[in-house]
Amino acid sequence: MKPVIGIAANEQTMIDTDSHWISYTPKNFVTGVQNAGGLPLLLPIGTIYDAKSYIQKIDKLLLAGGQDVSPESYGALPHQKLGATNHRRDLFEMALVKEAVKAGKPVIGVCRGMQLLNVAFGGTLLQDLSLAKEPLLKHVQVPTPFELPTHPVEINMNSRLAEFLPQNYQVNSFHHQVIDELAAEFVVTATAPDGVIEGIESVKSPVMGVQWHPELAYFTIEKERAFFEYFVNKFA
Ligand SMILES: [Mn+2]
Repeated sequence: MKPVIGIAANEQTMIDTDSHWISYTPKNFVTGVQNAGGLPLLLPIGTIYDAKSYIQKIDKLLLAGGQDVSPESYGALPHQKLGATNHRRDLFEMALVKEAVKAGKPVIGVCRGMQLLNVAFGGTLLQDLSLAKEPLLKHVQVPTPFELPTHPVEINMNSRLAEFLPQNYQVNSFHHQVIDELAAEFVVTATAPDGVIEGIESVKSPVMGVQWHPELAYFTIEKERAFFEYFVNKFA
């Protein structure tokens, strides 16, 4: 039996009006899971009361990128640099995480997904890079294409990431928010030279996240394909 990988979907309009809404996930998440031998299953944003039923149908949960996590999710007020949010998505994904952890099923978060995990476990975010005490690196690498890495990270060699990544690694970067206070049960697994947290994992449950985008470099960087191999076949 192939492992069933639930991917929490996002929503957006296909055209620039308030009609034609679609539920979706970036295709490379689907491709990455399929090529690693998993069976991807998209979980559309829904009521928190369905979270338990969804989790019963999957083996592992993947949280993708997207909007900023709503500051109300971690008790903050919206800063002027806050981007688009979807509080329904936050609540649904946090409910999925809670049920997955309760059921002992692995959870992995990418970019916003990692930030959502930190918030779900009681941590906080900086709403924009400009709010850091010291100037940070360019973490929104536009206009450099996303399949190219643009800044280094140091991998914690006592982490799950070290099972498939070298200590000195290069990642792509497309995030204007960063983790501020790390949730109590997480440890840092990857750090940028400016101190920005680029990877986390729980010391209690099979829960981990990365701040970069393995799916966007899937076809250009072999190690990013290893990310999917690890998640689908080894992460437990
Ligand atoms: Mn970065």
